[in-house]
Amino acid sequence: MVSCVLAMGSNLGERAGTLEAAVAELGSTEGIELVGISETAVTKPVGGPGGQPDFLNLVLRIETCLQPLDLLAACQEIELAHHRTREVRWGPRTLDIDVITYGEETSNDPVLTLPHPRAAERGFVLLPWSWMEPGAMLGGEPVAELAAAAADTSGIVRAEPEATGK
Ligand code: PH2
Ligand code: MG
Ligand code: MG
Repeated sequence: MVSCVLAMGSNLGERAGTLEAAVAELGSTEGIELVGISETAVTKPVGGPGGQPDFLNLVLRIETCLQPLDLLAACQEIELAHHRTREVRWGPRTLDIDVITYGEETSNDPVLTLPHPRAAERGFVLLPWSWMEPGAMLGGEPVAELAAAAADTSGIVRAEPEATGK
């Protein structure tokens, strides 16, 4: 089994319900075991067209026996089941599931770059990750320190439990 970090985001539709369903679907996927889940963050959209709704973001720790591209395919299948479309890069989306790390693997494959090429500067990934695992490291740097340095971190708040269904 390989230990991995996944990040989820939603800023369209029933955001909290979508994330909750997607977490359950990942956890019941053959070859994926859910090990940890962060609190949910309310985050301002980073990049993409202006005027988008805020995101809900969370981070998961999983263990998997799937190969990296099979894990990516499993994530994309769950995205599609939640009507994810890809018309606009970084446009609003019902569900995004990104593979942030796959064990200690590094890869420049454009289909699945590992670790995720922008994770180290994205507060909306780093901050909930640091809530879940205060001692986590990414690329040799403490995730909590990367989170503190990320430009979007100051606008992030923990979601109210009633807003996340947890
Ligand atoms: N995802 C993006 C681009 N921008 N901003 C926030 N706040 N949360 C996201 O999940 C997000 C984003 C591309 O996947
Ligand atoms: Mg993404
Ligand atoms: Mg994605």
